[in-house]
Amino acid sequence: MAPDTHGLLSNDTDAQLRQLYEAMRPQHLYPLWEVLGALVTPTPRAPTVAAKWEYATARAHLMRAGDLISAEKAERRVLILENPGTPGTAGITTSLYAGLQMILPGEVAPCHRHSQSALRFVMEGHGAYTAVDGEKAVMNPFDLVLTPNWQWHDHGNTTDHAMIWLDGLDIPTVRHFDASFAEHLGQPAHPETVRPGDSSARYGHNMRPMRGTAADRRPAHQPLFHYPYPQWRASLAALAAAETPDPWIGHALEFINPADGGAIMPTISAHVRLLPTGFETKPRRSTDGTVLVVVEGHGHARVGDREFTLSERDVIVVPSWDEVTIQAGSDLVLFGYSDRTAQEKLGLYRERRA
Ligand code: GTQ
Repeated sequence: MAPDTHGLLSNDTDAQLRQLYEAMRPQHLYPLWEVLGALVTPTPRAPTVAAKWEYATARAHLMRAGDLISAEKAERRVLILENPGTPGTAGITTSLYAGLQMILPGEVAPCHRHSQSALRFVMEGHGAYTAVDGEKAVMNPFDLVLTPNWQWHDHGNTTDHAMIWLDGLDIPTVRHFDASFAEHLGQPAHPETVRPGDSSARYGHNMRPMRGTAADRRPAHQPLFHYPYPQWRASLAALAAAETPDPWIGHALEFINPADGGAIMPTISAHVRLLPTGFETKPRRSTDGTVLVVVEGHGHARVGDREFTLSERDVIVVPSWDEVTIQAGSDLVLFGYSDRTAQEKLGLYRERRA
């Protein structure tokens, strides 16, 4: 028996609490006071970790997959870039997914649609297409192509070479809300509805067909789905020529949905940046875990306590609230996507510039 009554009492209370926990467990009842600090944290504690995928390594495995399975059989021939901190989730961040998709000459990745929104960022190859509701976007390196949620899409390759792109989807977000629906069209490709590039002509030049006319044919909330590399690269070059870079970000442009001037899709924001040779960003954190692709140049990134060299087509992931600095060894051009727009809508987004 313990000599100290106070200790005895509290030991006794502890034992009774443990008994209470055991008695409650079959009814699926748990004491908040044991876990409150872990649930409501003072700052984000992402389970994801900073990581890098070298393009050449991933590409070699993707090529091997190309020997072993067709796009038709696979439905989508994709290697998932899964965050090492969250095995089994297929997420690269807590809310987003990334994959490298390949389509070989003559193949079609069959037409389907789903609740998940997707972006494609082209890594290599010229001239294969993604068709959205029967309209082809002919893809070239570093083009951004969207397949907004519930729009039919198939991918095809009528060229003589492999085409590889990065898929960015909101798969974990849709899973979080238990809101996933998907359908197959039942034929490999959607019948062609208009000529390739039609949407860009109608909606991609700060104009739109007059409302109420038949020419206004795309869904009003999501009219544009192709953002070609030559256009965004020229805009970024003009910005870089005109002024000094933002100390925390570099020169940066966000892709927008012309329907509302907001992010490209309801759950995913995307941007490009240019860091001039020798430039180093000041440390910054943000709540939107971000996937970055090196488009051009080389450099170095520090993400939390991890260091990465950056070469063309490498992919890195920055978890929520990890401090980031990026150094440009040459003019360094990056493409990035995150859930920033979703967090802004929910009133959650924060950043800190040190
Ligand atoms: O191309 O539709 O990487 O549905 C994952 C799911 C690509 C696609 C992915 C998909 C797609």
